[in-house]
Amino acid sequence: MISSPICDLLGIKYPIFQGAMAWISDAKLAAAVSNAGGLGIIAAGHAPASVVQEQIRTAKTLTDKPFGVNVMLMSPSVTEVAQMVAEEKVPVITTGAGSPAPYMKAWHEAGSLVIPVVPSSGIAKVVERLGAAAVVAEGGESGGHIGDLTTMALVPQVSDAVTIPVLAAGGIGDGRGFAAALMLGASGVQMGTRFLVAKECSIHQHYKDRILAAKDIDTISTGKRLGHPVRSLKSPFSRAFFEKEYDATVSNEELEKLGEGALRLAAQDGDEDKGCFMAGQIAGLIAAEQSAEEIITDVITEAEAILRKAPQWVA
Ligand code: TUI
Repeated sequence: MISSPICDLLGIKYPIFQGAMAWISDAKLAAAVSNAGGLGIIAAGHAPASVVQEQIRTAKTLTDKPFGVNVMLMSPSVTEVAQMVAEEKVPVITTGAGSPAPYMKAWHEAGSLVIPVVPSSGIAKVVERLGAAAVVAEGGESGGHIGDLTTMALVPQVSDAVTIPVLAAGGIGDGRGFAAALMLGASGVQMGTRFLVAKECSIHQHYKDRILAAKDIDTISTGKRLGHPVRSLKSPFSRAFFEKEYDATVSNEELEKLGEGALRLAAQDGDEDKGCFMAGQIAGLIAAEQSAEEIITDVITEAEAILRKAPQWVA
């Protein structure tokens, strides 16, 4: 049996978080992951507070287990969403793409555990000082908005920098990645891409088919010029974006405009020409659509087998 400090802290069975994916991680997916013993997380993305609140209330009807909400700190509705999640007394709040400092006090007063996603050991230290219960150290292998460091380099350095538990994210899609994360000093993992093909994940079938067909080299990072690089599947959209990014005649405003709405068009419509299919580098590992419960069982079973065999490497 695999257990870790994260399981005791949050009251979950397995130290596996489902990564928050904007326009994708809804109440249905989050509740399925929480019911399977992991931590399901609703992604607020850029949605208005009312929409996120409805998802939280739906999740409360679908599971009696703890679940989380991810607050995207670059969202135009961040202030309202931050206040609403405090009012809803969500058990776990994760944050991405910025500093959660302005909201920590209200979230702590609401009794929530705050677990920021961080791209460096410096930011991990800052959020620990602010009272974070744990951190998710996310390497650049992940999908979506990415930092510079790889998971392999980031996780041990974050583990050394803080005393709170660390979850590893980015490039983790199976039991091998899970076992490796523990070796790097993590107490658990967060996986996004693997849950894209969960049966309870409601994205367009074309998005799932693209993930299932993907090879290791099929993702691309775009948007570095705008200061927030994003990893997604290679597609007519991402290739066009990449070319424009290196075209000095295209303004930053034009580039930003090109990206607007692209995530929704991928998730809801499976649109190859205008949609951004965010995905991590492990997309090539994923072989089949499975239920959230099957995914979690597979990852844990494979990790346990590896960890039991580990002593054979030492004479
Ligand atoms: O946030 C993510 N992944 C995301 S957010 C997103 S939505 C989006 N849409 C369009 C453009 C950009 C984003 C899609 N995927 N991952 C967690 C993450 N957080 N990665 C990097 C960071 C981060 C960056 C800076 C965390 C903290 C931070 O702090 C800087 C500061 O302000 O101190």
